Amino acid sequence: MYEASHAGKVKRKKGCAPLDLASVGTLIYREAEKTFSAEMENLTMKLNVPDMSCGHCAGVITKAIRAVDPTADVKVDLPSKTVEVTTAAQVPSISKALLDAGYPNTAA
Ligand SMILES: [Cu+2]
Repeated sequence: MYEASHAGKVKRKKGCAPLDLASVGTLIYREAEKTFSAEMENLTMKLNVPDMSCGHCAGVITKAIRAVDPTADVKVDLPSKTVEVTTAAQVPSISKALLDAGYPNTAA
């Protein structure tokens, strides 16, 4: 009698386990997918580049950023000496690329 009820308990547990695992697995997968797409998402950063003064500077800066991320969207605004970059690259990588190209910069 004890054995029978015990077996029944085990059987019920067994019947539940795959269902739970499946839904938990799907949740984990969805969270992972969310994290993944967040990491891949392009972020827009704005940098102050005080030494930028003409179209040539804008060209050099755009080229330096595209060397880090060829798909980066670069918007140079000469009057305000700011550069808006939409990229999957990290801010420090873009900032360093500009510094290496001769343009010290700070976050705007
Ligand atoms: Cu210039």
